[in-house]
Amino acid sequence: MSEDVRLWKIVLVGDGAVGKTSIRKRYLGLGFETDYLSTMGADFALHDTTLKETQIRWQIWDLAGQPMFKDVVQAYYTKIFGGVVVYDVTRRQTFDNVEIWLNDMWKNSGRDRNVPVVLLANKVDLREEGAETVSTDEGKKLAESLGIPFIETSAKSGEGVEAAFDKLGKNILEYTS
Ligand code: G3D
Ligand code: MG
Repeated sequence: MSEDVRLWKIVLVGDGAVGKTSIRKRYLGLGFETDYLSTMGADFALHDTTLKETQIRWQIWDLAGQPMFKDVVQAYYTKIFGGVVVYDVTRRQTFDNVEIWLNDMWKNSGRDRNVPVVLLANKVDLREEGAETVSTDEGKKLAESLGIPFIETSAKSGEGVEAAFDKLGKNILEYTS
């Protein structure tokens, strides 16, 4: 890496078991991981990539499901460049909580809506027709109303995962250059 590398801290948010850790791991591939703050419910991993000829070092923070101490909340959201909000298409409650996570992130980042985010509908490999699953249309509509990009993912198959980080990265680049 040259010296002209951008370090971007981003956070993964969403209810427990929606697939945050799985998505992070899927994206990282063989990238290395740390266990910083893991005892307090959060940790991050680093991943290097290149976007539009710009070298990016993602610092991807991932939160455990349990409620956090206030100190951890602050450490988690401070100085973020972007966020990934995840819900599980097989559990409607996780979809209903998206806005709570988003607002929490925006509020605690100190930059309100000036933080680029993407909305991920995860576990699409498990989607079946039925009242319990959240449809593509519903996800799109919510994302539209929030003014953020929408991407369907499967941490299991890998579908959409790279695209999600690419999209977020491009939006951050636009924001910061
Ligand atoms: P979290 O970090 O948001 O709490 P995890 O969620 O990444 O720990 O995932 C919770 C469970 O959902 C895990 O199963 C994981 O394997 C599964 N999972 C995550 N993403 C997907 C996906 O896209 N498709 C499918 N089919 N499963 C997924 P376990 O059984 O290990 O608890
Ligand atoms: Mg997790």
